[in-house]
Amino acid sequence: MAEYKRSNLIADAPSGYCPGCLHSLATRLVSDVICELGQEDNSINVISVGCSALNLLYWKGDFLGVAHGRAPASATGIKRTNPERLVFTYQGDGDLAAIGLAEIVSAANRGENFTVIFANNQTYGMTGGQLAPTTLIGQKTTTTVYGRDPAVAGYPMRMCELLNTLEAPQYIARFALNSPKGINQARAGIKKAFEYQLAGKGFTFIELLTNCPTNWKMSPLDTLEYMNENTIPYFKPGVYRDKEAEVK
Ligand SMILES: Cc1ncc(C[n+]2csc(CCOP(=O)(O)OP(=O)(O)O)c2C)c(N)n1
Repeated sequence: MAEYKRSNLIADAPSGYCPGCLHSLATRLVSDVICELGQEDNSINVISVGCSALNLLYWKGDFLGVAHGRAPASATGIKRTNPERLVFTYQGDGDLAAIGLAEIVSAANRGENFTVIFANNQTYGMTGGQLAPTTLIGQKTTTTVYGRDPAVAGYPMRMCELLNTLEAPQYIARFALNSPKGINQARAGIKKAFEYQLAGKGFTFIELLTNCPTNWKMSPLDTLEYMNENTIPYFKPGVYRDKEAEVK
């Protein structure tokens, strides 16, 4: 039987996340993979603004908290000046796909050699559940109280598909964290992305479909089912780009 062991990068401290929030699982997966690759003293976590930033409270590795949406720009500077370090951003969907849209598209287009971990919970969690670019059609938020209407708020933005139109990215994949299968696939995908970076190959992007029990106003268990029925059919999990596999 597998024995639970706290990752060396996670402090023995309250996470600050609401019960059932998948942000904590996402950061746990990232920390596990970093330790597995023997990179715990070499990694730099570029932390964005939002609930994503709560990992400041328990992340034991090197990190930098940066301005809303600017993590890919900051990571560019950090990685270019410290090419031997394992650099990654950890960003929510408001951060990455709204205020930081220019930064993520530009960094991906330049093929910067760092990894983006994108936690897509389809809402602005930290500020109280407003509409995000990724909010589903019909999904109720505090700014779309009758549900997202595309005629007013446009359509949910699919970031993997959007970035997959660019030439430079090396690895782009989306995983859903609402099932053991999805979690295991995410772990393997994160590892692959970090391995690409360590081999100096270029830009890698991992989208993790997550939840927000508090702002979706559901029990944690109900959010997992909601994801099966609503989130996954629209944001299809899968590997969108794998340059290494294309070459083989
Ligand atoms: C420049 C700037 N604009 C707006 C804010 C307010 N703000 C803080 S968190 C946040 C939304 C974060 O949402 P998301 O990135 O989806 O992350 P989540 O909290 O859902 O994990 C906003 C708009 C800010 N801190 N700085």
